[in-house]
Amino acid sequence: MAEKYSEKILSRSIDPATHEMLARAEELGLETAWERYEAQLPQCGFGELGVCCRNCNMGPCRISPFEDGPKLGVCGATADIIVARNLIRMIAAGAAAHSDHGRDIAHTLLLTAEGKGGGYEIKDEAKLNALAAEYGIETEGRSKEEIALDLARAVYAEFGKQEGPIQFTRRAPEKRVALWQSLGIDPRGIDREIVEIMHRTHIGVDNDPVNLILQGLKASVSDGWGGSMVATELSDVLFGTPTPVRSEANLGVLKADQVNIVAHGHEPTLSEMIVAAAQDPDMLALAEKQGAKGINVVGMCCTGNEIVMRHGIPIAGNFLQQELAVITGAVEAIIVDVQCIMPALGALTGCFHTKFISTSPKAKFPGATHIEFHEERAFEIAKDIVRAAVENYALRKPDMVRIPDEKMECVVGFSVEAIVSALGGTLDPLLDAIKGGAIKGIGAVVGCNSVKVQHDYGHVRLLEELIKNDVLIVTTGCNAIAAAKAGLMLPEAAERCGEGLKAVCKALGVPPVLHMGSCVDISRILVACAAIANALGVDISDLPAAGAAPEWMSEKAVSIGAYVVSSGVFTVLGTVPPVLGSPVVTEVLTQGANDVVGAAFAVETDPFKAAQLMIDHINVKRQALGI
Ligand code: SF4
Ligand code: MSK
Repeated sequence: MAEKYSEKILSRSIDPATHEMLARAEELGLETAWERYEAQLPQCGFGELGVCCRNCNMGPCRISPFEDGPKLGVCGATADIIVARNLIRMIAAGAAAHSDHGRDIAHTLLLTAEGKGGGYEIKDEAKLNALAAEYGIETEGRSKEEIALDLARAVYAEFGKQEGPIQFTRRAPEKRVALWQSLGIDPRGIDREIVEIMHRTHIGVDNDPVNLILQGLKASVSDGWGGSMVATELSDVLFGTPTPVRSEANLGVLKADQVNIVAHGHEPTLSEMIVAAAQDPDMLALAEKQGAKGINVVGMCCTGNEIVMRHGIPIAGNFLQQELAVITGAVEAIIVDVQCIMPALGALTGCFHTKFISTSPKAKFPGATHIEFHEERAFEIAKDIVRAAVENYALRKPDMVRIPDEKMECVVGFSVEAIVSALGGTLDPLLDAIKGGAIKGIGAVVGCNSVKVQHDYGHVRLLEELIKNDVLIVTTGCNAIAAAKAGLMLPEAAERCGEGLKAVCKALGVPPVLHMGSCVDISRILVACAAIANALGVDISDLPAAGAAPEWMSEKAVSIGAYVVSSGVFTVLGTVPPVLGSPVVTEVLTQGANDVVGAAFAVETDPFKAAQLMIDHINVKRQALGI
């Protein structure tokens, strides 16, 4: 039978819903990220190698990989200096993005504690009290608002601290903290480390590639064990700590007879309120009046991860599916806040009835309607946004609607607390399974999509290969969404595992791929690693664990990779980072880091080979532990 889709379309993704919508885009003559990528080819070789510098206006300078080309920038900077500077500027941007997200959540907690949060409440008091204890805040005889106020202020102060330590970094095993201190990479304050990167990479400051990279690692630790962890922990306090919940994933979650609202971006402060406003009786009545059978909020990217794991709100797709959701013609509004939102959505939504609604003063887009979101009036504004979406239903053109059938059930919401509870209240069953060999090790697989590789192929094949080899997976971000779409987040996926992991999953009734949340929730993975390492009396770098980002693309992913390696976890990248122009930086990242932080990066674009690298690493660590 002839293939339904062209080779070109099939080569872009392994996801059938994506195939269908790419074909539809072609039919309508619409451009997506894939066409825009092709128009960029060949991409700049200097950029790919990381050897282009624009840090001052005597440049841009480029270091030639060819023998007869220039080897120095105008100021004398070498390829090693330029690559290291560019790399840590990526870390600074990524750490800034995650940490600003964390700061916004801290701000929301502060407003809520002061009674100025426009509809927010403190949902997880147990977590509030546990965090307060960590910060040495008195809880006895005090109201949750009083405790929250002190906690929010203490956490707020982490960003501007000059001398450190950042409290949550002390959750890392003692040996790890001591190592960071001895290397001078124990962060002082979140903002301080990011600012220092910008200072050091200014012309004529830090010109030692290793010294530059160490500062990059320091800032990344202030992200993973600082800003990101703040985002996760305070989100749990405000919105509830996730527990396992069933939901569905992929574009088939859009509904032909309902108002479809896509919540896209990252911060749950917005998406939580959109979910609440969409359940408001006034809004439901308005939807009915418009002829719709209800209001269907669905998620996209990480804000989707936040609401799927707390409310079971279905998730429409990962990063490369944002345009495809619009092309279904069934979306009344795509509501965005910050991060991973394509500016292309403005022109694209203009071809449909879809409203593109931006909400953050930090993120405006061409072609978007801006309805500014302020936490003090959160519910009220969320209702305005939902109302705009509902009123748009009447403008939907039924003949333009093409919703793919594909959707997959999933079980999500495995916070560390939920995992411990699934294990019966202690980590012991997991440790026993690891020691006994039923579970060979833990794979932390995370990260984005990229048009440079086939959409979801790296994610799904890597996961399949790892679980087949008895590696239990923890995942977040766009990898988590790929896993959900591929059916790997169902307890039934135990059948796709090796015998050992299959037995464990069946006994516990859990999937072999555990959804731990959004990008900032990689901090949950760090907490889990620290707990396991502490239980075994070792450092994180001794654990039979490995990380991977098969389709990463964002600067946030660079910061994530850096803090995961700084925490002691070997990490395989599935797309090539722009560092190969520097032999020194390449060597430090792939080899030298082992001697410094006890872990390093590998780059492997083939997911089967990447899985083998991770399994080999896990086996080496098992042997060293004598298990
Ligand atoms: Fe060129 Fe040096 Fe300026 Fe960079 S900092 S653009 S290498 S002169
Ligand atoms: S959304 S950072 S594409 S995982 Fe967090 Fe996905 Fe990467 Fe954005």
